[in-house]
Amino acid sequence: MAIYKSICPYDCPTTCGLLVESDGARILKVKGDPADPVCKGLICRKMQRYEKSIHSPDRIMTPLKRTGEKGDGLFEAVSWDEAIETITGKWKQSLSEYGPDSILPFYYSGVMSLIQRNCGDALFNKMGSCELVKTLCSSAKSAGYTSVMGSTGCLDPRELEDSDFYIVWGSNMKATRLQSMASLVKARKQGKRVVLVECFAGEMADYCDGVFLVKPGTDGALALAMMHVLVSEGLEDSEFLQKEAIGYADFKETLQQYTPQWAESVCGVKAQDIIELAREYAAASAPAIILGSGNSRYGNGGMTVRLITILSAFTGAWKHKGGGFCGCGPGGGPYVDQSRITRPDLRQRSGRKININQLAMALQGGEGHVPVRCLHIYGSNPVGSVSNQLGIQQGLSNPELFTVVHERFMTDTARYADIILPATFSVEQSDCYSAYGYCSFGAARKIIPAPGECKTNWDIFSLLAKAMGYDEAHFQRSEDDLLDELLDNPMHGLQGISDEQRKILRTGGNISIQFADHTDWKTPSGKIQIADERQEKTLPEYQECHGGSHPLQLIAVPSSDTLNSIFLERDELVAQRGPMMLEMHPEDAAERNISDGDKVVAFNELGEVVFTARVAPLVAKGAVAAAGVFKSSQSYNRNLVNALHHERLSDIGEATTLNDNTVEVRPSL
Ligand SMILES: Nc1nc2c(c(=O)[nH]1)N[C@H]1C(S)=C(S)[C@@H](COP(=O)(O)OP(=O)(O)OC[C@H]3O[C@@H](n4cnc5c(=O)[nH]c(N)nc54)[C@H](O)[C@@H]3O)O[C@H]1N2
Ligand SMILES: Nc1nc2c(c(=O)[nH]1)N[C@H]1C(S)=C(S)[C@@H](COP(=O)(O)OP(=O)(O)OC[C@H]3O[C@@H](n4cnc5c(=O)[nH]c(N)nc54)[C@H](O)[C@@H]3O)O[C@H]1N2
Ligand code: SF4
Ligand SMILES: [Mo]
Repeated sequence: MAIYKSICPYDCPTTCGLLVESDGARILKVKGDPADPVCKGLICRKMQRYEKSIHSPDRIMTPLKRTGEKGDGLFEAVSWDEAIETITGKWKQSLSEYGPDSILPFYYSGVMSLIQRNCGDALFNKMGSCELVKTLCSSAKSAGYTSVMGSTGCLDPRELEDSDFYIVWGSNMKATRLQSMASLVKARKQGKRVVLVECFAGEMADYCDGVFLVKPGTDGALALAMMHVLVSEGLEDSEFLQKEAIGYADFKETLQQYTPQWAESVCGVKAQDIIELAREYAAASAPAIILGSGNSRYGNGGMTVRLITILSAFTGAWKHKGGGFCGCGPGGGPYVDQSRITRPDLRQRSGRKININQLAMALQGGEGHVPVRCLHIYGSNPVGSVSNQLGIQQGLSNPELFTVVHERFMTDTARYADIILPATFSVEQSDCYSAYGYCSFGAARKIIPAPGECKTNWDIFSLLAKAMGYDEAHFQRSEDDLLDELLDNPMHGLQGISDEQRKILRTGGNISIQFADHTDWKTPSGKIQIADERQEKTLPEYQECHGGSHPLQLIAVPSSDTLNSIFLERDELVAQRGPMMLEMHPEDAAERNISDGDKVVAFNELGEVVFTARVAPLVAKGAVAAAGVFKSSQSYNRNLVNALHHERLSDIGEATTLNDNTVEVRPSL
């Protein structure tokens, strides 16, 4: 029996450090690593029983070939030789008949460690296939923040202990930022105040001193009206803004129109509450705005984030320890050279760009494009997580499409595969980890052998490359060998680490990297860019989201018990989460004769989804919220919430707008 250091591979701002007990064949116990510089031993409930996922009886253990209709989920075991030969045979045929744009690789956030997530790129670059635009999560948020702040590092959540007032703006931190919750709880004990701006405050309200419920997609109005109040009461830091920002004078002029009364009519927050919030914000010297990604997943998402980022600088908070903005890149990276994994140098032609949020459209074909004939999915479950579920299922059902899925479980997407390849868990692979929400970096080696015939993404792509006749040395090496190369050639973010830290990276674990200098403006102008000439709208302004013709705005929010499609194999977590719920405001429910616990149908022009209604006052009037990604077998009519999501993109960042859809809701018969 021994204890090994490992790192959680899932899509959280933290890459929590783990202590893993193993007999060399199985994982017996998992707990948080008290020596980890970020999680300090605290990990979520989901990962405390990680071994249950790793040794789940439902794991796919061999390559599988489809025997039933697409979508039925009927398969038989085949050898690796047969699977690889079938796949590469189809690829070669497709390449010669239609060319490389007929092949679409598709991956997202199933595994976030750098090698296993990105290693398919080298093969598909060599092939010259379509290129996936990977904007399923928070690209509008990054684009909005970057417009104002460039690559200036925002607060690492560990710096929040120095803040003196907190606005949690559209984040269910209890579910998605567990490690930062401790700072909030401690701050309140010290008498500091925490307020929440949300559309659905069900889980966070108890941790906050005030809750402002906004209509979905209207936070820009609230931010503008707060800045209107700051300017009209002389509470902005004009000296700081004149010196450090560009566009301040012109922007200030435009604020006149954005009165609190106007904002009340747009976002639903009372004018008087907006005035008081602005005053309280200005009275703090180091207020922190902690921004989630939910309010960027709209047609106006990038603009909303530009406005909130500007607000975070309006009182000069960034000058003070703990003041400013938390929730985008805290800076520091890149730590390793990812091109050593993705090998852009192997690409000889630029492939067709396909946006991940428009998979259904891409599978439908379209004028002037070679049809997608081969789809290769790994680390993603688009049937559950990407907009337009019914369109995607229709596309995947096309008998002319050849689909491969690397998976650990029989997901709704894997059911449509022609070939399934059995994938591994993090403890069965070696890799490095770059936390997206913290200044930290880590590495961890394989602890147990992969069970059955499972293989890592790296090993699968090596086999496929060899069978394609690609003889580059890159495809012959092992993942440990590549990991060594990455660690031997650190990027600037890792330079200057101590020998002790270097040793940790060799043997396993996370290290902390120095926090950013928050007033070293890393923008093209060298200043905070209130005005950004690269944008269609140089000066930010209020813009409406896409919306739609139905009266209720549907938002899809994270669930505490699962993480997107991850952990659906864990019966205890799925039971704890309960059925597919739709949260509704009591007035919206009453208008429709809906009571708590009723079966209801949410519908729009794309489809119908049956939910159980939860009627609660902590959802904004006019909004309905559905938490968590489910399996279609858990849905009354097999449809999931993304059956109601359009494939429209955000204003900047080409991102998902999964919160920007309207529906009507009726009682189910
Ligand atoms: N337990 C758990 N942890 C997770 C995940 C999970 O599914 N479960 N997902 C992981 C992933 S992939 C990510 S990207 C991260 C972060 O995931 P994020 O999506 O950034 O999650 P949150 O930060 O909680 O932000 C979602 C919140 O935004 C709110 N919201 C939606 N629209 C609006 C709006 O217009 N205005 C305002 N003010 N609020 C709005 C929702 O009500 C919700 O509470 O979490 C990661 N961690
Ligand atoms: N309704 C709804 N839709 C959402 C969201 C939501 O909260 N609600 N969240 C959105 C967000 S923020 C995101 S980031 C996306 C996430 O969307 P996706 O990236 O599609 O993530 P998941 O749905 O978690 O699916 C990941 C799959 O990867 C598999 N996997 C895990 N590790 C490995 C591995 O090492 N190798 C291979 N081959 N496979 C592996 C898992 O078993 C799982 O089935 O979903 C978005 N869509
Ligand atoms: S799922 Fe998130 S909170 Fe849980 S252990 Fe992993 S990184 Fe930490
Ligand atoms: Mo995400």
